[in-house]
Amino acid sequence: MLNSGNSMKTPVPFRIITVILALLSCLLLSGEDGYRLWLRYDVVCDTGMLRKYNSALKQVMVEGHSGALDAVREELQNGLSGMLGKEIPFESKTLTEGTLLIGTPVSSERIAALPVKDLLKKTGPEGFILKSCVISDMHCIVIAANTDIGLLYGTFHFLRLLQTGQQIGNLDRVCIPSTQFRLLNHWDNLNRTVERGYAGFSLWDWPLLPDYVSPRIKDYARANASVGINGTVLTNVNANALVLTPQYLEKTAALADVFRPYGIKVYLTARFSAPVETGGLPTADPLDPLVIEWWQKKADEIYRLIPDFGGFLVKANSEGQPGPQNYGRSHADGANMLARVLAPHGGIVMWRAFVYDSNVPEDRAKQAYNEFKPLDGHFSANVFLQVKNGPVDFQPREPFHPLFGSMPGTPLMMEFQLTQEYLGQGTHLVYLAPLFKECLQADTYAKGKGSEVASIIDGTLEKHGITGMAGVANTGTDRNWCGHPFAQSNWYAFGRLAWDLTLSADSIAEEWLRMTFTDNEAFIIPVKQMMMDSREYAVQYMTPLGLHHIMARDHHHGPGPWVSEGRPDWTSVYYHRADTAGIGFDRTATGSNALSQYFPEVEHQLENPGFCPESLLLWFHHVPWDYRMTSGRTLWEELCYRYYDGVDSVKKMQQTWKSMEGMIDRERFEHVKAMLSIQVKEAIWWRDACVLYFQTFSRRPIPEGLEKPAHSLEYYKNIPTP
Ligand code: GCW
Repeated sequence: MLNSGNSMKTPVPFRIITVILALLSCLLLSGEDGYRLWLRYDVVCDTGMLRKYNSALKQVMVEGHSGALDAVREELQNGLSGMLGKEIPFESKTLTEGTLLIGTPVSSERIAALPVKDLLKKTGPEGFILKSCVISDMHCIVIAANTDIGLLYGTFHFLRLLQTGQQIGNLDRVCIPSTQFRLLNHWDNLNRTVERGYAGFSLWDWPLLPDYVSPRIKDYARANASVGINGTVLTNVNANALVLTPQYLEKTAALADVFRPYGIKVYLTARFSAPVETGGLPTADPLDPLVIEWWQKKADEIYRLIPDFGGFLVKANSEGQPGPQNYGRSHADGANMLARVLAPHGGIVMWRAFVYDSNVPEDRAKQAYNEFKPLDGHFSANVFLQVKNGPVDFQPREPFHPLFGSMPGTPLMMEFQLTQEYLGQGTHLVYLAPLFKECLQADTYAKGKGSEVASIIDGTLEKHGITGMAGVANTGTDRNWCGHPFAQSNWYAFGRLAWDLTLSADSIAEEWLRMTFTDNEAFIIPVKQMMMDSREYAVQYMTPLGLHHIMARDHHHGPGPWVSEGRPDWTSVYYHRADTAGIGFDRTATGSNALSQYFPEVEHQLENPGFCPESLLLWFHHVPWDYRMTSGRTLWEELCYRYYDGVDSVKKMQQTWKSMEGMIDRERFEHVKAMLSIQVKEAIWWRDACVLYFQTFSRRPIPEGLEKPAHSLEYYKNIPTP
C-alpha cells in the first residue's frame, strides 16, 4: 500500500512529459464522437492552472464504504488522472499536505472533528460542503455531507471546477438543491421506440434485461448524477400496462441496481386501466375495493424488488389514456388512490395536468386550469400535479401556465421538454435554458409582486412537503446520446437548473461549452452567444409574435399553418385564426377569456394589445393586418420581417460556426456544420411556407427588399411528411 511522503511526489521528468502531453492533446484535437458528454476529463490545457491543481492535489482520501463511495472513487480516479495527467494516490490512511478529504461525520472521524456540524445541519440529505481547510497544519480540501450521495454531488461539483478552469485555492461553498425531485421523464415504449425521440432508440434494452445490462446504463447514471438528476421515469406517459407485470419489474429492478449508487431512483408510468388489462378485473374504478387491493399488492410487489422505487407518473383522461373519469371519478380520486398505496413505502405520484377534451368546445389553453383548479387542496400530501411550462404544449414560446400560483394547496411539479418536439427536433441548434428561465422568472402575482414561477416550484412561496422539476428526456441510442451535438446542452441545463434554480442560462451554457468542447475563449464567447440567441431565432422563423402550434400535422417537424382537418384543437387554423381581417387568438374577454385565469396584474399587463409584449401578441389577441407595431411597421410587415430575420440569424450562426474551424475536434465540428446547413434550409422552408400562407389572408405584398420565396405555396403544402 502506498503511503504518504516523497514516494507520492511526481518525478520532474514525468511532470514535464505530462505538460507536453497536455499541450499536444490540446493541439491535436483528437477525434470525438460525443459519447463522453460533458464528462470528458481531458488534460487541463492551461499549463499555469494545471500546475496549481497539481500542487493543491497530492492525494485523495475517501472515507467509508458504499456503492456511492465506490462511484466517488471511480469518478475521481478517472477525472483527476485524466485532467491532471498523473495518477493520484487514493490508498493512504495518513493525512498529508494537499489531501482531498471526503466523508460524512459518520464515515469519517476526521470530518466529524471539523467545525462543520452547523453547516451540515443546513445541507440536508443531498447537499454538501466544499471547503479549503487547514487540518493539523496541512492544507486540505474537504468535501463533507450528511450522506454518501451528497458526497457524490460534491465530487462532481469539485471535478467541474477543474473542468471549467476555476481556482481551487480558497474554497468555501455550501450547496443545497433547489428542488427535491429532479427527474427525467422518458417517453420510451417497451418496443424501444421513443415517442418524440430524435436520437435513436430507447436506452432500455428490454429484451436483454435483466440478464444483460449495457455498460451504457452506468454512464447514463453518471451523467445524470453529475448534474444532480435523482430520478428517472423509464416509460412513456402513453403507458403500457405490461411494464407492471413481474417480468418487466425484474428488468426494471436490474436498471435500478445500476442507478442506485448514483442516487437515482426509478419511477414507472402507471396505466390506469392496468387492473383490467393485466389483472383481469372487470373495472379500474379507483374507489372499487378490489381495484384498490390490486394496486396495493402491486405496490408491495414492486417494493420487494426495488426497495427505493420512486413512484408513479400518470397521464390520465388525456389523448385517449384511461383514467378515473372513465368511472365518473375525479382526477383527485385517481391520484389519491395510487398515493395511498405508495405512501407506506415512501413513494410519490406525479399526476399530469396535461388534459384537454375534444368534446368540450373550450379553448384548449383553458382546460387544464378548469379541470384542476377546483381540485386544489384535495390531493394527498405525496401527490404532485405535474404541469407543463405553458398552457398548450411545449411551443417555441408560450406564456407561463396559469395553474402556477393558482393551486396554493397542491405541490406543483414543473414539466419541461428537453426533446425538441416543436423546436426543430433532431436538426436544429436550439439551447433551451433561456426558455426555461423565461418561464421560471415569470411573475404570477399569486401573492403580489415577486411571486415568480420559480418560487412556486422550489416551495418558497407556498410551503409544501415536496418540490420538483421534470424534463422530458432527449436521450437515445445514438452514440452521442442526444443526436444533435448541442442537444446535450439541454439535458445538462435541465439538471443544473433543477439543482439550482438561480443559475443563469448564460453561466450554464458557458460551463457546458468548457466541459464539452474547449476552454478557448475565442470559441466560448461567440458560441455561447449563439446558444443564448438560438431559441429566439427559432421563435422568429417558426412562430413569431405569439403564433403557436402551426407545425405540420402529427410529427410537428416542418411548417403546417394550413392544417385544418380533423380534431379542431389539433389543427393549426384553430390556433392562428388568420382571416382577411387579421391574425391571432383572442383570449381576452371578447374571446375565449383564457386571460382571466391569470392573476389580475398579469391580466392587466396582457389584455390590451398596445401593452401586451409583442412576443405574445398573437397568443392573446386577434390583430388587424394594418395594426401599427412599435417598429412603425404594420403587423403584416412585422410578421414578414420577423420570419426573414429568423432565417438571416440562422445564417449568421452558420458563419460563426464556420469560423470556429480548428478550435475543436474535426468530427464534432463537421457534424454541427452539417446540422446548421440543414437548419438554414429548414428555416427557409418555415419562412416561405408561413409567409406565403398568411399572405393568402393579408393580401398584401411581401415588403420591398425581402427576397421572394423560391416556390409556390402549393409546393410547400405538398412536401411529403418525413
Ligand atoms: O405534445 C404532445 C405530444 C405527445 C405527448 C403529449 C403529452 C406523450 O405530441 O406525443 O404524448 O404531448 O405530453 O402527453
